[in-house]
Amino acid sequence: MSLTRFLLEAQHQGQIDAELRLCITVVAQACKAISIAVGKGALGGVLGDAGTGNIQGEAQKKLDVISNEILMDANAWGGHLAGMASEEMDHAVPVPKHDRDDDAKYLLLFDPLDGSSNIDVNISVGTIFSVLPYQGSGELRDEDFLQPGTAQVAAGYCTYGPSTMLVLTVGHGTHAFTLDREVGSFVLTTPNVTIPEDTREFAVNMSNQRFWEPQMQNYVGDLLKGKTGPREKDFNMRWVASMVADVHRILTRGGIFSYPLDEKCADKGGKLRLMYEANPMALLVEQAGGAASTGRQRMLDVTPANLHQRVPVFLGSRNEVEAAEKYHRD
Ligand code: P6P
Repeated sequence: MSLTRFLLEAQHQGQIDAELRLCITVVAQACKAISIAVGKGALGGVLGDAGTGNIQGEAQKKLDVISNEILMDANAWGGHLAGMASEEMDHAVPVPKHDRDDDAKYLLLFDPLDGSSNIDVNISVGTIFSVLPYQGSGELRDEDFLQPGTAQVAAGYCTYGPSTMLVLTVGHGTHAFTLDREVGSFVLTTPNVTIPEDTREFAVNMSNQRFWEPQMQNYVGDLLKGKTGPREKDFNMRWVASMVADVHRILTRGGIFSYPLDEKCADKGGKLRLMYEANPMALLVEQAGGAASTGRQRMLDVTPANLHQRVPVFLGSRNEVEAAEKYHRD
């Protein structure tokens, strides 16, 4: 089944409306273009730094800027969006009045190329997106986007790896599509993705260990004790340093991903961004039977304070996330 047919069936079943179907279709089309740009590598003259920085204080890669432009251009004229927000833009950008329906219903948020520091070393990167209802009126404001993750009507990512895959939820399960490059369309390859409830695999950047809170030190310390410790089983570790790649592995075979508070980022509230990284991933994971939290609160219940808010992240196999939360409660 193609993505086009999947979305039409979702509309016929009343899960989405025509405007949301158009929004997801356009985002998927943009991801195909990004996949082509990323796939060219050194041959495309698009590797390396752009020589600019974003609001996060991060150096932008050329492909960060290119991917952002592809998504902005693709979504600016369909009429279905009131505005867009991106990791790469300081503030939300309204869709011009002449390009949008008077009753434009949706807001699109994205991290156009997450993990982009991996591009120059040919490791998987991805696009993360989230769709919120637009309930504002008049001039678009950043505040129009400040809705909890439970308000999302769709979320997904596209991972540019050995194959290009789109993983999507519209609130009725999480579904994985693989890009058939010969035909140029996404094909449903794993309907109803399900994360195993338990795991023996954790994903964390261990080089931050000395900066973690004691609760995190204790949690990971017990993982490392394996069979000889209170968890009574051995664990393995993976860390790609590309959230899309780590989350895709966890959606596929289970695991727990964490980017906890550490002394380096505690003043900012964490490293990863709530609105266009943590929330869309949390919805995908919950819809696949997993769990996602800040360690102390369900991720989707967090009330955003600002567009680029950062949060600590724990997500993946439900029982393992709950085990990690227990260390942060006691
Ligand atoms: P670190 C990529 O920059 C990112 O935002 C996520 O994709 C990834 O999980 C994390 O940061 C990696 O962070 O500190 O290990 O480089």
